[in-house]
Amino acid sequence: MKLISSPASPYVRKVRVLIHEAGLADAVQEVPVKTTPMATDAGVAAANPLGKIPALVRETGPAIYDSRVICRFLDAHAQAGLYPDARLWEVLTLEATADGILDSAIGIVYERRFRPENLQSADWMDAQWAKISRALDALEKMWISHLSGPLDMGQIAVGCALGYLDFRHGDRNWRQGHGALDDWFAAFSQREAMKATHPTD
Ligand SMILES: N[C@@H](CCC(=O)N[C@@H](CS)C(=O)NCC(=O)O)C(=O)O
Repeated sequence: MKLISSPASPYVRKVRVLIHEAGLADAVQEVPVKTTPMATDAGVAAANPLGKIPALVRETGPAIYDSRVICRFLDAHAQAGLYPDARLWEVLTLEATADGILDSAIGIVYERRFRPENLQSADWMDAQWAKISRALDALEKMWISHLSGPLDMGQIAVGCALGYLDFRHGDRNWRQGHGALDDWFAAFSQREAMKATHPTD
């Protein structure tokens, strides 16, 4: 299988961490690309009409896309148990929360990078950050016990989201008021899979 990827993408990182954790490195070859909303790579568009990465080109069947779909597929393929039945809805909600943090965090990056400066909206960016803040508050108040349990895809997604906040939004200081989450992330970042997938430009 081929994973259309980029070392900076946090959605791709979710898949790369899963690949490490599930022992799938020999089964999936990474194909790095450069793609943006304003200049979509042709190979990406061929695999995913939305022009987004990650996309997974399989040996049989159509390419599949969206990190949540790919992670679920590879987890089933490897029987890795990262979506355990007993807490499936919690894992999916946690993954959705992490992906929502990413959607807002990337929205801010795109606003700054692709909109002419005089059209950029500071209010809109602050509103995106407010979503992230609320999600961080929820993780801090409601999810530390789950995050500290056996490894699952919700934890991987949250780890990748917090890693992206450090990578692109270090100036916003997400750790303030989120001490338990900070401690959890420091420990989670020591996993080999997280160290091997640190984001780079
Ligand atoms: N919901 C998608 C989001 C993927 C996404 O937005 N990827 C970014 C890279 S980090 C991308 O491909 N952006 C290019 C674009 O939006 O055209 C997922 O989970 O895979």
